[in-house]
Amino acid sequence: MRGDSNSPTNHTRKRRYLLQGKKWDKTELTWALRKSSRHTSRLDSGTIRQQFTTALQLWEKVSALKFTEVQKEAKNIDIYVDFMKGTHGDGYSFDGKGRKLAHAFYPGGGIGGDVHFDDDDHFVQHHLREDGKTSLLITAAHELGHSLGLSHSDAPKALMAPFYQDFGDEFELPQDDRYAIQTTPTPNDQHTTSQTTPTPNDHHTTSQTTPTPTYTKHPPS
Ligand SMILES: [Ca+2]
Ligand SMILES: [Zn+2]
Ligand SMILES: [Zn+2]
Repeated sequence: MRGDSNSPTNHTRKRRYLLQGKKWDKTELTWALRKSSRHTSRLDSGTIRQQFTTALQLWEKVSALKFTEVQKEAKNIDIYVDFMKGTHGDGYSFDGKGRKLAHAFYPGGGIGGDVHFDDDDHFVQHHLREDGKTSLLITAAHELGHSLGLSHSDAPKALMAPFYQDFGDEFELPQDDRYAIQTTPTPNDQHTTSQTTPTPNDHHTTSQTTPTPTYTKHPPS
């Protein structure tokens, strides 16, 4: 489908984001901060949760999705957020300070939807970002895009562009990302049957263990 040699320079193409294809089979999702940052001099749990709440609201505003924070001990949490270093059990290692910042998993059961941050990187509240420091809000909002089923966009100014970039103080979702989430198919509103239908992804499946491409701080040179 892509790579159509008859139209090598399609400058009129407007949809530049990519839909990954997986989606949640519901619109109400739960999340919890499970492993907070261990860096004593860095962000505390309350700040991390606040930045995540703000990031989730950006997506809520432009979609039918609703997010509820729950205790990390709750059952069947859709989106776990973890800060981890180096090799951390999913086969996709982090790399110490710099470069790799975070990755997330596309919608699904088990690890699906989860967001991992490299705890060797220096995340700060959005309004405190400056040279060498990374906005947790921007990184969280980007990773949550993956958790909701979006792939990277080739629009350079999109939040879902593959490389971290700075955005202004009053961050709102760029248009490309709004189109992306609004084009993501939402579940049919079959509320009468959904209560009796077992969730299909209660059990782990290997197809859901591949994370999204890692969000990185600088393009490869
Ligand atoms: Ca890193
Ligand atoms: Zn991971
Ligand atoms: Zn990404």
